[in-house]
Amino acid sequence: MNDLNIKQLDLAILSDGTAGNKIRDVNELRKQVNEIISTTPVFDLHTHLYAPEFGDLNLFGIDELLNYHYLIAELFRFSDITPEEFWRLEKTKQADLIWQTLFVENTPLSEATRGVIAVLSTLGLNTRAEDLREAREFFAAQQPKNYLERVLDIACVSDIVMTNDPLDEAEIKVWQSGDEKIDSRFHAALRLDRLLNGWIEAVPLINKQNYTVQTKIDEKTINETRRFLDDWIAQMKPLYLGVSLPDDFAYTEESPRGKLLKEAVLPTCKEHGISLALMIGVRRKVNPALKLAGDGLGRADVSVVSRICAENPEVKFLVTFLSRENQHELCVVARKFANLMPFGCWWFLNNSSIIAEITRERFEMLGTSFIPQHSDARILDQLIYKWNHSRRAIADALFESYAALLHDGRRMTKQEIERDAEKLFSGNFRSWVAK
Ligand code: FIX
Ligand code: ZN
Repeated sequence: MNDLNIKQLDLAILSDGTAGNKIRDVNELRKQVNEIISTTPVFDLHTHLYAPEFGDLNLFGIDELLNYHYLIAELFRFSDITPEEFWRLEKTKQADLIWQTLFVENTPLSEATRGVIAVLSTLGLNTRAEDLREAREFFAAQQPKNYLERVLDIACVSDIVMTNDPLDEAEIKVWQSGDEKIDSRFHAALRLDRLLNGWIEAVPLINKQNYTVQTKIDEKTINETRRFLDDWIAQMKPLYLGVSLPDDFAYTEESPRGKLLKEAVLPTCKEHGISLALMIGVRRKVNPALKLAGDGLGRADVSVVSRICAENPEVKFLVTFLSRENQHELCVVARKFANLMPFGCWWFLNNSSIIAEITRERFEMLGTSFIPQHSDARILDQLIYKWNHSRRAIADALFESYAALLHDGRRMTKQEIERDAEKLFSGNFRSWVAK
């Protein structure tokens, strides 16, 4: 075990009193942490999954798994096909090519390729298959509702937060049909990207829903935008409002986004007592030919978050940064502002080594007062590997923190580990959104 001296650990055990069912040694500690972390149910606070009632928006199965934009980006590192040629192929042909290139001709070492292997292996499918026949047959035979139960059970996920765009035609239809009650394990998050990051294109879409807004943001436009948000909050009952932001996002800023954020979004959050999730650091379309796979990242200015938290003490912020370089500063800001909850290891940070590093840093600076991870799953089956990989990295970081505590003279009890795991995987989020 890292740099800790086992003899010193024994001394720490002796000076820690005798009462209670305290864990005796590091081996027992490791076992307990592994067991508890792998079986604590998760409230997954940011995904791109949908409740069954959203029909075709639900993605699962081998063709979807292989057409994940993380894997599409990796394909072009190994294949000579051009993006234009790739996009002209049918989805099944795209999946065939990705399988052949990344899994047959090369070793699937990356996080995203290992993820597919983990899913196949968990489901009892051949991870060395020469083609996708067996996998396709397996997924074609799944009854979607039963398969959903099976995946949630394997991944030990109790609740899922969707990403809901109030300007998306397909989603609007489902929300407004009111036919079916949405599966109560799925919760909404009202996504503001189109409204805040693309106001000119958003205006006609908002007008279409009978709100009188215009490109020049005057008082009427602000009032109507607030009415639009109020109505969607009533319809979706979201757990939070959320937006992804570029690395050069500033607060305050002279832009439609700056004005809308300050005059419409933040007052709405305050009035409804609803959190705002800020996902900062994405550079969209760094390589536009790759479509969704062409987004990148940049290091952002964390002082933006200090300012927004200081100026809006009655609003609660869930915050994640995409750049590894911003993580330490985020922890420091979180120590200063109780209305800030750091969450997740987002996207390019959702790799085992980086999750382990960031989670250790967060334990050291914030104790258990943060939310270590969200899956960002776009395809149902991904819950299986994303949570499995994250749980392993989080268990390593937690074990090391407890071992350091033991070294300093205090042993953990099983109940305390369970309490911590519950907070990290669901309790902190539930209390943040009062759920
Ligand atoms: O903005 C976001 O919510 C991002 O997570 C996604 O848009 C991104 O494409 C993704 O899938 C990351 O995991
Ligand atoms: Zn996302």
